[in-house]
Amino acid sequence: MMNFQEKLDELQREHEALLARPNTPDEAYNGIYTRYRNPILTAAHTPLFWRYDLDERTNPFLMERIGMNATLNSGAIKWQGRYLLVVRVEGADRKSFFAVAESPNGIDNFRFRDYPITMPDTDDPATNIYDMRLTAHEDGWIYGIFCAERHDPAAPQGDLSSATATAGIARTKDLVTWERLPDLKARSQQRNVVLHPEFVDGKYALYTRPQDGFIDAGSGGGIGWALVDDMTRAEIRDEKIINLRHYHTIKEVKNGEGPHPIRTPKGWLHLAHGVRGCASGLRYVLYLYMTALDDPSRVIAEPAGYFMAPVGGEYIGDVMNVLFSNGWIADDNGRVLIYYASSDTRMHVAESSVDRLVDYCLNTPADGLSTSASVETLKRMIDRNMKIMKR
Ligand code: BGC
Ligand code: BMA
Repeated sequence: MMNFQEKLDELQREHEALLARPNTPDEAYNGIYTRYRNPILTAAHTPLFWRYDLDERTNPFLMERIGMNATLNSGAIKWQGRYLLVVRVEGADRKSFFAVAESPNGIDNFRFRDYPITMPDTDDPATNIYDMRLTAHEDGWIYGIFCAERHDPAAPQGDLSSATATAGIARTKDLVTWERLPDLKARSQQRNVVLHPEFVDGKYALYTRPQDGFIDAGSGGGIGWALVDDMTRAEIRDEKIINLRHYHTIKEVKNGEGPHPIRTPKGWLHLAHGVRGCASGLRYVLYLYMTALDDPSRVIAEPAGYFMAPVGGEYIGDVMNVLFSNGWIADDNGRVLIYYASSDTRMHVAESSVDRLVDYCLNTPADGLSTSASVETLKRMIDRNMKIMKR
């Protein structure tokens, strides 16, 4: 048997090897993006000193005292030349919290800072907070908007599952100290709220996702858009739906904005998630769309179907059949790193470029919303290719 110190040394060696492991691009080709092979963050990446009491007197068995369950849905930002994620870390106790992990290159060597983020509460403390979207706004602040979840005060006695989802808002100048602002005031529940990086008509612009209940989007319609005068007392008065859900599509049941859109010469590039139901539950996939530069609420292109869906081991985890993204980073040279979580369990990265993603949006056929329309679209492609192949 190894003694306490020997076992600890071994744990530290294994942990360091995991963190330092180089990531390599996957060979699968589609011309649109490249996945990297290794997850960039898992529960095992969290520091050993979060999980183990390192004092032999109080922890003679060198036990994990505080279990970490998952690292998922992370906000992303390039900050002082480094790639920084605000990770949703979920403990074994099912509470999610935010923690910053940084990498020098955006694809491997992600390391958590020593302490998680201390997010101040509002007067009505939430039970759980998760899924932060980061926006470096032109007003000079970095905003984090996230879901604040509370037990539904109107739930019948004994119902310990009904909950309410509200958009929590905080801002920072240094990604260390956060100022909590009042939660977003809205008529409906809100889970996927994202701040647009620029003022629109002198106002702050929010992508919203009105929903009837905690899980059901119901009459919510899709991704919404609302202008707000002041982020220190943000309230949605008028909300219009800009990206609709449709019957028999990948976003039939729900959809929601991912990270804030990227400005490109041809329009705003958006990453979102779409949800449909199936016998095994809900299936979450990622899709892209574009809106006009002069009006970020006007859709100008939307390819049919999903952009990314789970593959291989990504299917497996706490909540199966889920890809979710609330973070991406566009480098100055046009490279885009897409940070996504699989099955509410671990974080991954895929790489593309602004040019490729814009080409994908503008030239992938749109959804004709029926089998006949899809077959006609397919035949047009085959016709054109037949001519080329006969040349
Ligand atoms: C979970 C989220 C999930 C939501 C709706 C919350 O309790 O923490 O991950 O998106 O429920 O299912
Ligand atoms: C929710 C999202 C995510 C999660 C997904 C799948 O609605 O907001 O937190 O990844 O469901 O469980």
